[in-house]
Amino acid sequence: ELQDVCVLVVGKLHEHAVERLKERFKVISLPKADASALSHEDAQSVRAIAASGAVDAPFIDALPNLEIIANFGVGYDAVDASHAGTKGVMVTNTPDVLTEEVADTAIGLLINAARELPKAENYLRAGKWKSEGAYPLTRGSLRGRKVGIFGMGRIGLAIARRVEAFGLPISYYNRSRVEGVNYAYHGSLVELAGAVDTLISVAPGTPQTAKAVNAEVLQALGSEGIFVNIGRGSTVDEEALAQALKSGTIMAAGLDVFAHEPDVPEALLACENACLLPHVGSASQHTRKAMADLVAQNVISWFDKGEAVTPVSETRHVTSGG
Ligand code: 8YV
Repeated sequence: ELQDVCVLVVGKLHEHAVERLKERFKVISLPKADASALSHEDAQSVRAIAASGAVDAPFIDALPNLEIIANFGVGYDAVDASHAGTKGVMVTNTPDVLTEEVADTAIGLLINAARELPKAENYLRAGKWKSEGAYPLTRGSLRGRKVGIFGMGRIGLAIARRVEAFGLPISYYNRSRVEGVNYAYHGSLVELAGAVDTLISVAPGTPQTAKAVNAEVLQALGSEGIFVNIGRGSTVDEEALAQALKSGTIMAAGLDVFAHEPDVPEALLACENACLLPHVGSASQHTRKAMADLVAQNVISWFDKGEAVTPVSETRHVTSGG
């Protein structure tokens, strides 16, 4: 009977997730959530979406029998989860399975930004070690830094554990104080930035966090400042960041995410004091396979048991058949 359930794959979903879904369901796919690309019959038959790409309100409205949207990724800003919630559609994401991988990447970016490791490697490969001698001493160092974390969720905590092992003090800003967390809490982002010289953003992309890291925050971070972003590019005023890097308002940045991926602003590309990565935070074979399993498991569990494994907060109230 489950073979009759139709699952729509949106975007370029991990092959392992597609395979697992195909074992149980009828699977159709679309490169983008565009209702005009679906036949009336298909639109009627879709009961689940496995998404690696945006799913907006009009698309949800175009699928009258949709029950669940399983998002590939912990961040689900590309899925209109509040709209789904009001329509009784479950939305799930992929927390936990990528936490340690993304925290590892954040530390890598931090060290690269402070100690210029990618630039030092380029120096060696360009033959300059031989021709010009030792790579110049880096102005940046982790020694003596104070680290502020913007967004103290699972990944923020995993980064904090790593930073603790480096012997650096930690404080944080979050939309509210996190229970059971003893790091110093600051009531605003600009206050946190003023109290530290190293800011790591792990914040989700929401209307409340849009361009939260702005000129004022970067000014408060100061001339020794390092900014690392592993959350969402939309949380940063990229123009202000490029300007701050160029003018020396802050010292360096390490960025894995951008506001309009895969477009990276020319102004950031021009900054030698920025270490830029193409959104690889969770991108190991190990972790992406675990994420793929969790996407498939959410859909399977929904139709087997009427329960999702990892529902997002906006749809926690949604029940199957209700
Ligand atoms: C993406 C991510 O999901 O989990 C997240 O929120 O940003 C990544 O793991 C990944 O790039 C696939 O789109």
